[in-house]
Amino acid sequence: MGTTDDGSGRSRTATSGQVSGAPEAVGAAGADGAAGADGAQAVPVASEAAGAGGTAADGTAADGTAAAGSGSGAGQPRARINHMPNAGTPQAEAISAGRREMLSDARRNQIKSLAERGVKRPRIGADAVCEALLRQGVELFFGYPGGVVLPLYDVLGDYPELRHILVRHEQGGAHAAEGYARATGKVGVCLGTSGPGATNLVTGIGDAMLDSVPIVAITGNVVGSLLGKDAFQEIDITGITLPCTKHNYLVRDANDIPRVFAEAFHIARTGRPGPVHIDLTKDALMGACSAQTPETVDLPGFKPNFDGHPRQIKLAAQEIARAQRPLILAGHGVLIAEATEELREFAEKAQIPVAHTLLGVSAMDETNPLSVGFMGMHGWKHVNKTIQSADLLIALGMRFDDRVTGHVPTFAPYARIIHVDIDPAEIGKNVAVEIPIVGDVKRVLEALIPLVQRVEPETRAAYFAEIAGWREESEKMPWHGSGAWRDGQLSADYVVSHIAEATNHDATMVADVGQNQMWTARYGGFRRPNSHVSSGGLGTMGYGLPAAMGAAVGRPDKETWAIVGDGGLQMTVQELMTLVQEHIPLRIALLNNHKLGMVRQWQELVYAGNYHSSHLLGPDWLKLAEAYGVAGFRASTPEEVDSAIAAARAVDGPALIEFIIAQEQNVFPMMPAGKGLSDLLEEQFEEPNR
Ligand SMILES: Cc1ncc(C[n+]2csc(CCOP(=O)(O)OP(=O)(O)O)c2C)c(N)n1
Ligand SMILES: [Mg+2]
Repeated sequence: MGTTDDGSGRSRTATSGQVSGAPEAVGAAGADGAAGADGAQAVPVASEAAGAGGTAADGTAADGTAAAGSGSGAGQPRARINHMPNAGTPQAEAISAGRREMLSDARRNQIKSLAERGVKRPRIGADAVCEALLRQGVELFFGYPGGVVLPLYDVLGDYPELRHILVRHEQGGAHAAEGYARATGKVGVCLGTSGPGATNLVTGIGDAMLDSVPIVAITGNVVGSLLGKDAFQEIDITGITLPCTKHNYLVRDANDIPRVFAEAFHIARTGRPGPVHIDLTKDALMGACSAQTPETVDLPGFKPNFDGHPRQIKLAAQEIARAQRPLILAGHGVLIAEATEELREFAEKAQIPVAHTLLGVSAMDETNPLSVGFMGMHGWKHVNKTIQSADLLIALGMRFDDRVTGHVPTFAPYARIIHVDIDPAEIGKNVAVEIPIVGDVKRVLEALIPLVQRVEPETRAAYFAEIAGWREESEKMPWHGSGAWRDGQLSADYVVSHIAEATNHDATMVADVGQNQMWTARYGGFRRPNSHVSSGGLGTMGYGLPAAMGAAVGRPDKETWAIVGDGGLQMTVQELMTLVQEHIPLRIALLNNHKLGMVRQWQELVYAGNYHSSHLLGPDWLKLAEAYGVAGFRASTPEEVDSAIAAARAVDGPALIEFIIAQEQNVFPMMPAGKGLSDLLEEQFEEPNR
């Protein structure tokens, strides 16, 4: 790996960064060969990067931290570098201090003992769970009771400062924990009983794994002596969650609970966030507990690297100085690292346009002239064209998902790549990169910004003009923005953009999966960090409503909208009742095309119009909303959209608007599976094959 071939046939040479030789689609600025002269200088840079990148493939740190010994030494043995990244530096000190803080801050003293609560009974494992949650700063969690977790529910009343939200299905609880975590940056918590309660959580756990969302999922299990005996509601849930969690625990002894919870929260939120699952046997919950939370978490095998290697950062700055057509690809890591300000500063200083992934939506204010928009399968054509003609991609906290790259050998054929990611396993996984930097995006940008040269906007005027031209072209769809698709039917983009406008682009929009999700990402006009939430990696239909519920509970100061399809809403609609019971003022925009729209779109475009099972019946949504006690509204023409939005916003409590949208509107452009970013399908202005 490194400079020549990523194994998939995608060739990278030291001079591949030059733009000359770009296809016609690249346009004038790309074809002028401007960067060609510098190509030769790139040789030494490339070979150094190869050393660092190469070791990543060997399974050691990819940023050069440990690479020096094996990558560049050409047979020279070197002393092994301390495996503790950045040991002895002020940053490492700060991390340790943060860890201590987490476990022993003022909260510790605020947590009342049972005696202080006036409760006269021995402290049991279930108390240790409640104390641990409070100690970790948990204010609420989403749960559903059952036999083996009843010991916990039995003591919950003694901890009134812990809010329990009774969901209607454990999957809803897991997604709500995700939505809460995404909107707040805190760890979300969900709980289910053994057996079906536990397996119902798995989709949410897997979703959190793929999207790097910090949640702690708690399950009960049968008493230890019955484990493995196929007891009632027994299932090997830790076996099931092993491949879709960052870490999991089976706890059989009450005295392990304080340590396990301290570790679990630490693992969930530290480094690349993710789900941690704790399975507690019923006797662990009921057993007497004398153990207290440990002073520190000691996990020798878990030491994420936060600071990028200075040499790699310097090389990155040199690459940036040479680039003529650089492009930043901003991913979820920018939001997780709270690096949105640094991203803006970096982009503005070096005058580099910023494209974002699906999970990177809202990493940059879309009104910033440097923000070019959403990339990938349903991204904007001008963004994908910019990727395909770039001579340098600076990938920040994103993982080159196949929905972004398409057919890898054709992805960004002229670009050298700088890849910043906190997870070394992501580097070189999907595409070969020239400059790998393992670290927290914020820390890396803080180090990189002083090293990059300030570029005046005029220097890149031709480049930006070209992108702007492409943008204009891609916004030319006749229905775009008008609200009226064919025959005046209401178009989904109009609904999404009007919700965004009505809420002054400050609401959190939580999408479900399908066309509704792509329309939200494309037309939501996001300005505030973390104002967009969506299931990216797993693409979980049914995510929207419960995740939005979690986001709304976590950020009561922000208006929250769920943007969902009629298929997805039917998967988790029962959470409407939770909204009512908990008086959560969520607004739900149902984009009702009476279809599994995204499936129908594929059937139209890829399966010659063979529409099997993509038409689905739904209930009378207004009656359903009424039955749940949710205020319901309906809009079916562009003229009715704004008043319906205003009416829903005026409701004190949850509200649902059914937008009857065109049944056959597709999300364009679209990169067909197996194709590349240069092979986008666009709207064919013909009646689809019925
Ligand atoms: C749990 C689950 N099952 C199936 C799919 C496959 N799938 C992706 S989009 C889609 C259609 C979604 O229909 P709807 O919710 O109405 O949204 P629309 O595309 O119409 O906006 C389906 C079935 C999925 N992503 N998740
Ligand atoms: Mg639909």
